[in-house]
Amino acid sequence: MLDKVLIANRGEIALRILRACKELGIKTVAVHSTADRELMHVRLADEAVCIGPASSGQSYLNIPSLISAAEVTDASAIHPGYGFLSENADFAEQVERSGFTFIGPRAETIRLMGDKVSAIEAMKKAGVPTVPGSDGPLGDDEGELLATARRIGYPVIIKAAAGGGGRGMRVVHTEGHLLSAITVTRTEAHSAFGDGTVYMEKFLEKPRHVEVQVLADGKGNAIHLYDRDCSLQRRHQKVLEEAPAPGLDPDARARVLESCREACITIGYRGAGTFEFLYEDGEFFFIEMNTRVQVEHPVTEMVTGVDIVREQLRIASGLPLSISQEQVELNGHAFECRINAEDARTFMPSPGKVTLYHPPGGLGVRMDSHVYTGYTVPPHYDSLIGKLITWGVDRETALTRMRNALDELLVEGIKTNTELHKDLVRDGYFQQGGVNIHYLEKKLGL
Ligand code: MV4
Repeated sequence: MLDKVLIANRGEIALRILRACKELGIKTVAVHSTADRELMHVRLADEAVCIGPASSGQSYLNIPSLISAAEVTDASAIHPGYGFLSENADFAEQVERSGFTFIGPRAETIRLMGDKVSAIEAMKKAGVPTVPGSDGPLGDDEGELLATARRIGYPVIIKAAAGGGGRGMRVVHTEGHLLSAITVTRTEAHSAFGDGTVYMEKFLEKPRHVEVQVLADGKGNAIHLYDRDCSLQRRHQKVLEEAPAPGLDPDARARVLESCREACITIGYRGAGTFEFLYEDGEFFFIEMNTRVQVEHPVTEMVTGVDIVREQLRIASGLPLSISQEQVELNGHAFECRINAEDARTFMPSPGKVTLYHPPGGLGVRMDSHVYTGYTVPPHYDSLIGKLITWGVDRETALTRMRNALDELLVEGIKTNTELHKDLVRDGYFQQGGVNIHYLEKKLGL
């Protein structure tokens, strides 16, 4: 087992990683910016190193600072969490070149998945169902571009190969708008990502966002941990997630789960990963793969009993997966509400001092948060202050528990989006299950 892990992140995920390390008897190093001295995991870690000023560019994204911190503390591995450097292939490479273990996939896998064109190509080859599209980057020949769009059928979507997560996309409804849309998307992609490569897909109008959690040991063994539905989002920020995804076509689902597991083996995947799909009319279409632990991983933990961060640490230690596919049992249902320090109606960030914090409790209730009474939410980072997760034997039980847990949650001194969640868990369409990716923004009148 790894001896000492440096946690290259902050907030609730840093605390989540710290807890997993402590369970496994691994020593921990917290790194923090000058604005984050009061973080709970900094207090709980065996050692703490200040890596720079508040601005994340100079601290949590500062590769030399992080590697120096690993060197001075003699850490054996670095866990990147999510966001920040978690999907930065150069970081993974430099970590390994400096003699540390990167807790995640190989740098080349991160690079492969970071380029959406190569990710789709790899997944298609491995048998994962993809969106009908250009099957590669778009060229310059106008006649060919028009022919590609005609073959796919309008509407189409132009996406930046270096984009992802909703950045660098443009929908085209008619032929007359195609060429200019491609030009604009290319130009934007070039200035935003330094890479003007774009590709084309059929635009799906009312899909759900369904994703598949996987774990692989990098030695030819892989398992899936079923699916999550993350369709409730606003401006590409997920708001409320659940596992399993409700009401999927059973045959299509069984096929896609197995295809993800097999694809992990085909590409030699290592660590935790997520296959993102659009699901429409009973069919799955792969769009992207995330090579990190995700914010919403707890809903999968609640319905499978598998500790995903513990598995990441075991895999990075060179140990086999602690369960086989046959041993993975789906049990009950779970929801996660992302609690943000923001106005519930305007979504404006609301940093400041938390004067009272009272997390909900009881059977089937889990609060993953670094907040405590007296903690000041700094203005420099994203506004997630906690994740409220509930589990129940069925969807209705888990949802009832979420309603009650939200009523119990007290966060005073700052604004939070708790009222939005209270509204959502009482929404008739949401209660039925299976709303599409546009539902929340429509409901909010955006
Ligand atoms: C799409 C799509 C419809 N058709 N691709 C947005 C984020 C990025 N991961 C991919 N996205 C989309 N790709 C095709 N071919 C619609 C979206 C999309 C979306 C996807 C998932 C969750 C929320 C979304 C919100 C708007 C658009």
